Amino acid sequence: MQIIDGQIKIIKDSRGNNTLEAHLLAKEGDGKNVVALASVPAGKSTGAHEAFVLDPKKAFDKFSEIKNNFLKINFRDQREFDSLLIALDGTQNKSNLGANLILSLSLAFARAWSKSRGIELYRYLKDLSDNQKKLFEDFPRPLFNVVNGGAHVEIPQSWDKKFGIKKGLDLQEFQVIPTVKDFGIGLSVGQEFYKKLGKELSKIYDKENVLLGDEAGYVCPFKTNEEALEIMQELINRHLYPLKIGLDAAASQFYSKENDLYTIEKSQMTPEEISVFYSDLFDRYELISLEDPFDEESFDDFHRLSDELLIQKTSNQSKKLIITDDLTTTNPQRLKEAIEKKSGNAILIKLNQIGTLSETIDVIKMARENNWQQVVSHRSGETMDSFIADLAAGSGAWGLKSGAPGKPERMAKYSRMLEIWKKENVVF
Ligand code: 2PG
Ligand code: MG
Repeated sequence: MQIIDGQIKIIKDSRGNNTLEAHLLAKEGDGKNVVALASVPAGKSTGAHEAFVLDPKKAFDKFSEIKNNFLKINFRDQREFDSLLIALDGTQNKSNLGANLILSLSLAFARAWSKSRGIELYRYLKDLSDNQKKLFEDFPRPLFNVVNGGAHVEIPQSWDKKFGIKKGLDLQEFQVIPTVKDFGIGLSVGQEFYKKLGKELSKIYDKENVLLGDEAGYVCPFKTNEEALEIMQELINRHLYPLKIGLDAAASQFYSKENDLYTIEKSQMTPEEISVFYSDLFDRYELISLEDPFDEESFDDFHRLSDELLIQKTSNQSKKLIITDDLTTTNPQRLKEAIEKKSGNAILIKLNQIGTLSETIDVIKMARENNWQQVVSHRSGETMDSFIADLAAGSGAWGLKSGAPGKPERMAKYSRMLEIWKKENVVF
């Protein structure tokens, strides 16, 4: 495939910050020209080992510097294009061109490739990732982040006087995860739960004190993390919803390196003490998954908790997941270390942590080969691009995490999943 022309645009993400959208005009053989677009998100609770993000305004100059290097070349596949971008950047963490600029081009290339061949993007990604499963056999489940905490919330100043609350919950994400196989039903259940939870919280805290965080989850004057969990679990039980609870602690955010302590609700805990706190949550709330329970360098603490929860030993069906995000940052060296040290059994996959589609696919394959589940994830600052839905479905991931079903940039991904689910389930 040849790229005939390309452009970079600055658009706004869901937080109103600038981000990049790549436009490519491409052509396969004697075929028709195709236009393909892709935009990239931005994180807030970012891991120290993530690839570099370039100021979007500087991306224009960088793009004009490199553009002629890829025009009119006959690319044989995705990897050839991505490798050229990596070579043009020439740094370890993409600090020259920026992972955001590189990724927008890499994803637009993938769209152009599938479009010019008249195949669905997820089908192309299935091939690229060597996924041998039937697509609807074990379709990714959605992880709905219905209560927001950590770096993703801003608390009104008035809450200090009114409730004695200065900051949001320590744990970053309180998710519900459908246990049903049918994606359409799972999505409906998640949406209904989200609405009911909103009503319940309005009853408890008053409507004016029910706000939304960056990922569309609720923000209320909760006094403790457990208070939020209690309300969620009670609602699940009352309506017998087929939902389990998952958490993203994003623990680097409340960890202090100086004294190796975690601060949760004013009490300081050692890694051993916070492990007990987590094990207790697993028992009391039937958690199915826990992401980033420790700091981003604490491979051994991740291992100890995984060991205590017997996650490597239980059968696939009833498996609990310890998911690594900031620990592994979708980086093959970090994942290798985590696998060797048995630091969990699932990895969060974020394209912009590493910066190209090909490298992301390599990490997905490494995880799969080592029996680690994959959860494909959005970022807290998102665009309307739904590429990650195609990636989750195509690569056969365990789950797709895209916030609460409450804002258009989050719903774009879930809606695309539903579309894929339906396409794959037609009977003739
Ligand atoms: C996370 C992500 C997405 P951010 O920690 O998993 O939910 O947050 O994009 O801010 O890094
Ligand atoms: Mg995370």
